[in-house]
Amino acid sequence: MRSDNAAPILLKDYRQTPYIIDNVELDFRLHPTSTTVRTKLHMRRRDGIAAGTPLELDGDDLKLASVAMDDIPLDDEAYEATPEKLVIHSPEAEPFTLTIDTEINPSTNTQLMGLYVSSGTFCTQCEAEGFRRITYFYDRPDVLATYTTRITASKKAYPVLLGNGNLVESGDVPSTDQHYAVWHDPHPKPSYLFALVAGNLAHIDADYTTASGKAVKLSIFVEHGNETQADWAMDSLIRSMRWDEKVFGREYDLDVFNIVAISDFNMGAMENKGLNIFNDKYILADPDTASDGDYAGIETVVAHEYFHNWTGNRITCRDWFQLCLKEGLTVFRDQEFSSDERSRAVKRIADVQRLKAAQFPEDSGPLAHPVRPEQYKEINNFYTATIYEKGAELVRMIKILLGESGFRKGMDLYFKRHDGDAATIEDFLKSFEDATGKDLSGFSLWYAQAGTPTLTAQTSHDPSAQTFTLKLTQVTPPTPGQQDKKPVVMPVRFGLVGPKGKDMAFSNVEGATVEGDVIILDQAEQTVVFHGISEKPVASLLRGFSAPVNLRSDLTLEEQLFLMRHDIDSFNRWQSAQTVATRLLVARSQGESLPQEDAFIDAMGVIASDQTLDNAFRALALQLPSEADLAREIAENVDPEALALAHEGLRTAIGQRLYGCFRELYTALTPEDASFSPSAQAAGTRALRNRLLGYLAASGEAEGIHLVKAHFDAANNMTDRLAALTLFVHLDLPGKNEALDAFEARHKSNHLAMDKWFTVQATSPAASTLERVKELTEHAGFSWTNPNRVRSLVGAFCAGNQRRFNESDGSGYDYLAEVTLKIDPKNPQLAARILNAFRSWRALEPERQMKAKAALNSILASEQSLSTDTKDIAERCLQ
Ligand code: B3K
Ligand code: ZN
Repeated sequence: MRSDNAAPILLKDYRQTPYIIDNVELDFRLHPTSTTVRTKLHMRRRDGIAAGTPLELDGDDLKLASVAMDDIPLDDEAYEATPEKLVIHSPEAEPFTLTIDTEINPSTNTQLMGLYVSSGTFCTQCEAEGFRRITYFYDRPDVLATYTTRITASKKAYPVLLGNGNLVESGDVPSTDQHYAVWHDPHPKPSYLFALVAGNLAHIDADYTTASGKAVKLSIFVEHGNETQADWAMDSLIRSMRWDEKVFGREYDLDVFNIVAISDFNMGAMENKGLNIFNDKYILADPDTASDGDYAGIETVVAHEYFHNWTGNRITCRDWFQLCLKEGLTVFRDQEFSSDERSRAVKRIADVQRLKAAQFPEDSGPLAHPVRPEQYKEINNFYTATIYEKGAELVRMIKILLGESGFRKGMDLYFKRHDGDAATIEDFLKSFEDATGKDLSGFSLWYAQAGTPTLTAQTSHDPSAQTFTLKLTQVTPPTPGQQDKKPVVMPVRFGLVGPKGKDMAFSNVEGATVEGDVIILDQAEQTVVFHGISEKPVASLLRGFSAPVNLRSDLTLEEQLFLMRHDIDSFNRWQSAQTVATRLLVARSQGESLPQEDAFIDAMGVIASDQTLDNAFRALALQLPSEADLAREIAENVDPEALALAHEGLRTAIGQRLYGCFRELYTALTPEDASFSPSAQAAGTRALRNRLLGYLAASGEAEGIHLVKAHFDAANNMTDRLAALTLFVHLDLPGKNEALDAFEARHKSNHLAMDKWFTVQATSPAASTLERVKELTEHAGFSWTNPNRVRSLVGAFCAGNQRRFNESDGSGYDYLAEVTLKIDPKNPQLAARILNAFRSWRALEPERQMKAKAALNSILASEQSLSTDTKDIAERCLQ
């Protein structure tokens, strides 16, 4: 957190530091309320910098105890120390060792940045600017140094002492109750990758041998009693390590790889070198308390943090503007890993759902920013869906443009050329250009232009000329601070689906470069003509979602229904179902019912019954677009209440029309034995069965409602139990309270399971939901200081309950303003993140807009002093 009203930091202002830090020695004496840190920085002046140039190090809320140059204490006039910086006016000797003593209080560190205590365990979070809360430093990603960390603490209270790198020494401190450990990390790294853990923890271990035969000890540390819940995370880690060797040729590089699960954590996990620290939500799992979504999330996050070892740690970012260099690329890598481990089509649909739900609204509202921003006031607010998810889409497009082998060559060159560097997006793109000879300059605009492009497609067939014409137009809308956009290079994967449902062959094409089944668009408007096409095809465009754009085509509902049944591209089969459903739902929300509804419902029945399709795919294809999806499509004058009612109506209609079919399928999918597997296949079957149950219950048939109770009672895993509980609560079924009580009684001692209990209630469409949320903040299992609890209750209400958060009286908005002000003084990152729920307020109908705006203004008008984090989001939302 920097001081209020600071000027923005600009990409164009980047300069190297005048001094270089080669290595760092840290000596921690841990105590919950008074920890001392001695930092020895071995430094030298950069070539070309004048002798005596001031040395200015970053701090945040620090207290300097002493400072010495080459072991000689500095006179008071030789330096200036404030909580925010340490300036040595004129360092004369060269090279030199600067010794800094600071004293910190980890137990009052509620921001969860720097060194803090979580459930009695000391842990750190340094990305992006947390290291400066431990000691004065050049706390920026381009200052790479080797680190040696000595940790001393009470042996009884903190038997486990962990640092980055390899353990080089440990033992007891004679005549005290203390012990110590010394860790050395030989790989130069920026300060944001520093980590330390000390606690009374249990661990599970595994031995891993890398492809080249190097032995690595893998350990996952958890609270005592949770050991068996870490097995899935360990299994995921081992599979990730193998996969990175096979697919990217990347091996692990230390003797140990440690993971620690922590219960108070601001985000998912952190890739500190050799010592990943995780939110326990992304480590702990067993069938009774974790859903299939949790198992998949653990696999992805464990892989993601592991993959950072190369994309992020060995090659890091020059500055925070380049954040997508490590995040977008690493998300791409974890998506590819999960696609290989599971079903590729299903994974792609899930990733696109997430992109559209999280990134598209960001990109079309006041918080829109380029994948590589050019300015920021608070870097913590830029760990966004745009940097992560859109960043991953850009890497995916590079792969489509260069092909499998071109992409691999480019990645190999990037690793070879930049290992040990703090790199830029230019370095990344240049590696691909040099490895393949292709020019990516037109493509690079994607990094600089915010906003989701709209791709418009008009199709026409001329039977006499035997031509099929595709007129494609692209427009990127204006976004805050960026008015005029240029056309980008966009790969459009496509097929021409013939009347019998088979792809037609084509060879003679004019108007655009076509490589295989990909049209490469590079202009604002292009007309692509296919010759020798005698029968009218249906164009299946943007297969696999080959570019992150909004596609608007002139396909009729009948043509979309045809693709829904026949497209060989599973992604587009799913997308067509979504497109049709969206049009039906939007019509319903405007009081109209389209004649194609029955045909759509029948097509859903066909997909549901198609045994050749993956169960997980069928479950996704039967899912209606969410209310938020519809709001995004409508984009203006949104009335969330009308959308919710339309949604309910169509769901009931589907349940009623397909009751018999769904009932039969539901029974056929009921497992005969009680064994549980977290595999993608077993999860897919549960997903389909739970989707069918949802429609049966929504039909209003008495039997459907009874089935929910039977399902809940018979559930031998969290996925099924939670699915039934959600139906009880969201459909307000008889027995709802008993089900909630039974769930609570079963899981009350497990915080992560109780988070689901909070979320189910916070996302209920009932009119009393906000009151219930307020009541639940008093529940013994809730805590305002634990980010997981706050997100699962308050966050779920604001971001996941479109209807009740956007209540027409503005009560949801006022509540969000109130909780933001409550959380902000303690945990600014959490407050700012929750406040993001306002990002689409301008798309609402005018009355709601007025109320949302008033709530945002009330935050800025508050007498309490705001963090940079919260102020930045509130101001940008209003700009
Ligand atoms: N790099 C961290 C995120 C740090 C967020 C700092 N506010 C986790 C990840 O992306 O892997
Ligand atoms: Zn990451």
